[in-house]
Amino acid sequence: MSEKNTPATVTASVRRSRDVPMLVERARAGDPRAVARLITLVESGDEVLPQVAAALAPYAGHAQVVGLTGSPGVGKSTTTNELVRALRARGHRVGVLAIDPSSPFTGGAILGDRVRMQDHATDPGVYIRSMSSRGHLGGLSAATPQAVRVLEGAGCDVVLVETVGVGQAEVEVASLADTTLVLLAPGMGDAIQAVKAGILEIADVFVVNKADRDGADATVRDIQGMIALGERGPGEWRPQVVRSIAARGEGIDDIAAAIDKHRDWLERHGELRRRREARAAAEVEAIALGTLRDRIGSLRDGTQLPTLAAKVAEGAIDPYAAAADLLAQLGA
Ligand SMILES: Nc1nc2c(ncn2[C@@H]2O[C@H](COP(=O)(O)OP(=O)(O)OP(=O)(O)O)[C@@H](O)[C@H]2O)c(=O)[nH]1
Ligand SMILES: [Mg+2]
Repeated sequence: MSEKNTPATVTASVRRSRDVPMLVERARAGDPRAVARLITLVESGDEVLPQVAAALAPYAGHAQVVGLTGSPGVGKSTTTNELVRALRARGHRVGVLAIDPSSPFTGGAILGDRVRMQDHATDPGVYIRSMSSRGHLGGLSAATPQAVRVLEGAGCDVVLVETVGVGQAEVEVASLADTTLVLLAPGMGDAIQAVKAGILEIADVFVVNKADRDGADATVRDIQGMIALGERGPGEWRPQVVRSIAARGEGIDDIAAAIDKHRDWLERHGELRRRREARAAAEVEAIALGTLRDRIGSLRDGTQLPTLAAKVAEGAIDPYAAAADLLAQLGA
């Protein structure tokens, strides 16, 4: 750390720092650079990650996590921007994580997100951050909960997580939220696609955005028809369907009301706790598997795996016995 404590040198040192206690203290005090730096450490899988996780553990569960998913261009960022406005009006501190799954579908999404969320760029009660899963073992399912925890540590009451719903990984990320919104737009065949992608199961609230376009009524009907077909026990949540024109800020109050309603239901049925425990289980599993993978990788460089492989190849032992042997050597 620099001896001279001018604002510029402090900024520079925060941006490169691995001093976890200092970064967490500053993030707690609301320093956006410390928040950004901690998320970078989480995202890159830095070696101080376990330290970051330990320092942030006490703040787990403080924020309401709302996921927004849906096809590219359906209006997730525009809706997020408007929801941030509504939540700020209620006095909440808000964090936004825009997840870029690095698929060819989302080229330029990060820039687009910045543009569409820039209304809040100078608001100290809002943290907006894009994250990429590029080259991250265990990927977003490992990094996203930690990034949420950074934002919880920084005092966010609500964290909005935007992911493009194009594949299983994104469905998994969306299922990390307390409440998941699935956005659809008229005339995109989205309703059918939602069923195919397994998105129907994860949606707590369907938002038919771009309701200024033809076909909004038909899309709402399709979704309601599909919801009606689903089997539900008494007291189970029935997904809500709301329409919006995010580009004009219309329908945002209805979305916020649906989120509130779902939140009430979660709390009344003990489901909030159940979801969060399921989320923690997935997180621990992802970390454990990542660690195991690393250890097996290093075994490959040693003698154990080649020795076992030779035996399997010549038929001396079977591959299951060899795998059990390998795990035993790891103490797993
Ligand atoms: N007509 C209409 N256009 C909208 C509406 N909401 C958003 N848009 C426009 O749709 C385009 C895509 O909006 P985004 O909010 O970036 O969509 P996104 O889902 O975040 O897109 P990706 O992050 O790239 O997947 C933009 O040009 C918006 O202005 C709406 O309600 N009606
Ligand atoms: Mg977007």
